[in-house]
Amino acid sequence: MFSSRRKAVTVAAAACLVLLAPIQASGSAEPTGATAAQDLATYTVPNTDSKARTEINRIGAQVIAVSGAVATVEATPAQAEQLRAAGFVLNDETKVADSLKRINPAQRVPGDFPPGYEGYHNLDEMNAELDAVVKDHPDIAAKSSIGKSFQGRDIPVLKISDNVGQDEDEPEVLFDCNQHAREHLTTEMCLRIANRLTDGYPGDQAIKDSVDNREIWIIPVVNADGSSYDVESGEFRGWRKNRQDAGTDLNRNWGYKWGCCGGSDNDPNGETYRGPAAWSAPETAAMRDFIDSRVVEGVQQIKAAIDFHTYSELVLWPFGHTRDDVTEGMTQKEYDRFARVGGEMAKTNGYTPQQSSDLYITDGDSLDWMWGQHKILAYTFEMYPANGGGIDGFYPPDDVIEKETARNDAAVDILLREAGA
Ligand code: 3K0
Ligand code: CA
Ligand code: CA
Ligand code: ZN
Repeated sequence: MFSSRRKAVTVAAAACLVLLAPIQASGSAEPTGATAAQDLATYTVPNTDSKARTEINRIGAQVIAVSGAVATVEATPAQAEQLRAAGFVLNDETKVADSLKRINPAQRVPGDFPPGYEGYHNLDEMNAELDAVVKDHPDIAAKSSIGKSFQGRDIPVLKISDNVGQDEDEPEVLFDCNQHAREHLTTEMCLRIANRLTDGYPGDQAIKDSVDNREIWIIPVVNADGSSYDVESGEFRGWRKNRQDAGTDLNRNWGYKWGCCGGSDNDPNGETYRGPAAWSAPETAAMRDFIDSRVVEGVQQIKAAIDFHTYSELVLWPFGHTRDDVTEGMTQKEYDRFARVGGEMAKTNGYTPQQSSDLYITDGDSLDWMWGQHKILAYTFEMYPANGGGIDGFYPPDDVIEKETARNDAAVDILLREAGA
């Protein structure tokens, strides 16, 4: 059922692309937001700080990675012009289409990752992997769904705990991945957590302690439509958003101070489009409903969370909507705990720890809502690579999966511990 629907979507999307190609070539506005790879280029922009990067995003271009003061920016020709006019220096122009051409194979396998990427799980494979975890460990693993994507795909969640069928009074921890379609390495991160915590049980004492004393929720693909769209033609598209109309940036659609602070785009074609209203995306609404459902007798059971992204190798904590450490909803003591635990995790994986807004201002992201609304000790990890060159950074070959996901094992364990503090 699931796989036949997936095929139908693939065929429809392929037909759609063929029809749209001549329209794009003639330069007409393209309402589905699929113009992306056609005109976009990436640049490196030196000497930026959070304020400058927020300004770059405000112009409608998008900071896709940051290494020290050097930002990697994705922009249309018009946006590049505006950035130069605003005084930014744009170096290393690389057409996104050319980058993708380099990565994408001559021989495509529609519906799946290209050669060199077979180790990544597409949606069907991700579901099969979760099913296998449950089959092998039925006492400690259970799969369900938090709801449906815009196009009707399930968004599965795996629960791991002893007495998994019961809602026990144990601190709960959430790991979610792939809010952004092209950030496929994150899905592998969530699958690693699922496999490690179950295969290691009960032999590994630390894992046994975690599984026995926590209820762990893992959502490997929040953006089911987007991640599927990014690979279903057999070529990567560099897609970020969901697939609702021109696409909403799911990590700008959450309802805490949504759209407040110049940290998201009002333009439906923008890469950080926040949507017409908070929770307008079915995927974020499903996340909200799931997390809200973990309030038991007035107490949020989820105590800690990591939302995995790529790339730049960062550990980020709230808030994103302000550069202030201490503000409404964040005391100095709370901030210090974020910084302490964030720093501790970063020591284990070599990432750079910082407040979310040190990157650039974001509003409507998951971090701000998880903390602002529910006081969940919530982090965003930006995974490998530190510095990807451009759009390529989203597409590391599958031979890095093992190393770059294992790299976060210790940080995951720290968060599992801290959820009980
Ligand atoms: O909290 C944050 O600063 C989120 C960072 C995230 C974002 O949504 O902009 N960076 S990403 O889009 O390059 N994964
Ligand atoms: Ca339990
Ligand atoms: Ca519980
Ligand atoms: Zn992301």
